[in-house]
Amino acid sequence: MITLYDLAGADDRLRFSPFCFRVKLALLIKGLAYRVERVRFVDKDKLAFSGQGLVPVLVDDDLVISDSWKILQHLDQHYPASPQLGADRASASLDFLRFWCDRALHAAIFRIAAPFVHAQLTPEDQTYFRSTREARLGKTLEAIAAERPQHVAHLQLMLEPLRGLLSTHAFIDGAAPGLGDVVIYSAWLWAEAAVPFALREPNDPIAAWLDRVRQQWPLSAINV
Ligand SMILES: N[C@@H](CCC(=O)N[C@@H](CS)C(=O)NCC(=O)O)C(=O)O
Repeated sequence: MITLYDLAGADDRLRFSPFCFRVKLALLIKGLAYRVERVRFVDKDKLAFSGQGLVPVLVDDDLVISDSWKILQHLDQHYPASPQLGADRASASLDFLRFWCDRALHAAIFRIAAPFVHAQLTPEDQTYFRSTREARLGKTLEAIAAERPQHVAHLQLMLEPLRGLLSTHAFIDGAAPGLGDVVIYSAWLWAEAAVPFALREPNDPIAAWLDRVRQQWPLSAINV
């Protein structure tokens, strides 16, 4: 039995963690059944058994694994008969993509999404989110919201290499979707869940790629 601890908004159905999306996509690709345990930001006691306070946490029988990449590696090692994700393969370009996503793309999306995420949390989570995120940003959520046009412009510039890639390849991994697509699609699902306007541009190769990945991995199959 696999259990995934996933972050939820005030509405239980609202899921917005990019790292949890990454794991849910991996479970979908591998065809593994699982149940979800919803947690909110302040539910640290629910995660205490994992020895840390972040989601995703995956419980696979008696094994407890946190950190999305370690979870993906575990799934490949533990379920070798199902499609391999390749999180274990030594690929410098995949590592670059993952670190670019986690350290740059997420930060750019966060500056746009944070005020919208805040608005969709329980009152207890709002207090926690405001204090931790304002400390991280060095400014208030209202100040970051007022700067939105410049953060959207910054994100659009950051996405240019992705547009170049997707003008010449159907998927981030090339002819077929792979782990690179999982990494970026997870970030995009977070943005779409939180931000009430489209981040893609007119005639954007990213939009055509999104159509293709959505056919492969529909949201209805990801948010169980
Ligand atoms: N490196 C970790 C990052 C996990 C992470 O940052 N999770 C966020 C949600 S997207 C979290 O649990 N935040 C809780 C908090 O800030 O208290 C991974 O890849 O799983």
